[in-house]
Formats: sequence, C-alpha cells, structure tokens
Amino acid sequence: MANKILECPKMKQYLDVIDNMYRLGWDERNGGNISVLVDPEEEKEYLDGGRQYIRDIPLPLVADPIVRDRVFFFTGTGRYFRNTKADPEHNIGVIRISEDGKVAHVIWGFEPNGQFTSEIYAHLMCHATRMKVHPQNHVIMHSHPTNLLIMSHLMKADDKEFTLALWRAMTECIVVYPEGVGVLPWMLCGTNEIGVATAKKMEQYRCVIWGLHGIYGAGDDLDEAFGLIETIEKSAQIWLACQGKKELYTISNDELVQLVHRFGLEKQCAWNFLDRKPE
Ligand code: 2HA
Ligand code: ZN
Repeated sequence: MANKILECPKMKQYLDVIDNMYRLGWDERNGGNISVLVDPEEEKEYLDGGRQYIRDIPLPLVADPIVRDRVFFFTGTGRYFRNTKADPEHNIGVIRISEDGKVAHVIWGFEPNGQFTSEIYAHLMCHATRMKVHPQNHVIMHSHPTNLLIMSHLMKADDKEFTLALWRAMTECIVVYPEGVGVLPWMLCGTNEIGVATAKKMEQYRCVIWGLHGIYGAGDDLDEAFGLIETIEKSAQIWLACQGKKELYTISNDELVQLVHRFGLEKQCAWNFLDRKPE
C-alpha cells in the first residue's frame, strides 16, 4: 500500500483515544463515532496525496462547500470502539468528500465493504458550522458518557439549567467551557433533523448534549474534544453524587464571575446564564 496512514501521529492518537473511550465505558458495543479533519500536509506525507480511491459511497446530504475536497478519518457504522485499535482497517476509514459534496471517496479502510458512521450527517454539518465560526476546528466526537446520560434523565433539556449545574459542580468547569453547553431533548438519532439541530447549537457551543443519548463535542484537536467531554462527564458525576443530599456548599454566581475574570474569559462567557450583562 502506497499510503502510510497508520504511521501518521494524528491517526495513532485517534486509535488511542477510541481505545481509551471504550475503556472508560462510554462507548459500549457500536456506540459513539469520531471524525477528524486531515491537513493537506498530512495528505501528502501519509496518504500519497490522497487522490487514489478504492470506491465511492453516496452521502446522505449534499455536504457544505467548506468540507468538500477535504479528507477525514471516520469511525465505521456498526463497528465497535473495543475492536478498533487492534484492527483499524475494518473499523475505521479515511474519506475525501467529493467536489460536488454528494459522495465520499474511500481512500483507505472500512474493509471489506463497510462504510462511515450512520451519524455522518450530523458530523459533516457540525464540522462545517465549527469551521465557519472557528477555522482551526478539526474534530467532532460523539459518545455516550454514563453519568451525563443519567443526568439527562433528571434534568430538563435546557441550556442554562444544564450549564449552571455543571459549572457549579467543579471549579474548573467554567474555565474549560465558558460558553456553556447546548442541550437537545430526545430526538431520533441518525436523522437529518438531529444533524441540523446539533449543528445549529454548535454555532454557539463546542458541546451539545443529546438528551437520553450522549454528547457531541468539537475541538481543534483530539485532546481538546476529549478533554471537554471528560470534564463535562466528571461534573455530571459530581452533580449526580450530590443529588438527594443536603448540599452545604455550591459555587455561587459571584464566584463563577471571579473565575471568568481570573482566566480572562470575558469574551467567551455566557453571561446571560449568570443573569448578568457582559463585564
Ligand atoms: O454509532 O452512537 O448515535 C452509534 C451511535 C449512534
Ligand atoms: Zn450515539
């Protein structure tokens, strides 16, 4: 094979993150999916230019011009995170979105006859949205973190309520996601509707919670997207452990504001969640 994709550092990290997420218990069976944008230098160095295709797979949408002719790693539909690191060729693939946005050219993987995740609609919509508001974005990550899912059974699907509960659970939270989190009520997954709704929230937030299902996270790289999700999952765990107990302390709005100033996050902060005008 002319391409050396398995030697690419971004691919090595991709496989490690997938493995790690399985071991955290967030991606049971075929749950979860991750896509990563490949840079033109990586196409040259590790994919021999990335213009030789094994086959084409039609896309369920006409992809936004910003993602056309771009290369992505994608996890495979029906494939298990648990098996991926040991057998990448069968469980993940590398695709280029065609110039008309209608087809995925398979460059490598999805052996022998598989295809990308059923959530590709949401992934490509979210990539396009994030790339427009923040051109350095490379990663869209979907997972089913346990405590966050439990929390979504107990709390209304409301951006402000969810964000405040998470921010108050642990001091560093507002520092990691000062813009807050978006929340969608239960919706049918794999559909265009949930893709559109998730991407709409991603104009404002890097993380969108799917009620009773999981989370979507975006990031410049795998570390950032994973770090966001693990921080949210840890807050959810703390929030959950406090339920039904007589809470003696919580982080107040004044203390959250102190954190925003301490870390210079005045521009990013969702001030309206703190019932304040931007300071
Ligand atoms: O890939 O997680 O949302 C399986 C899923 C669908
Ligand atoms: Zn899912």
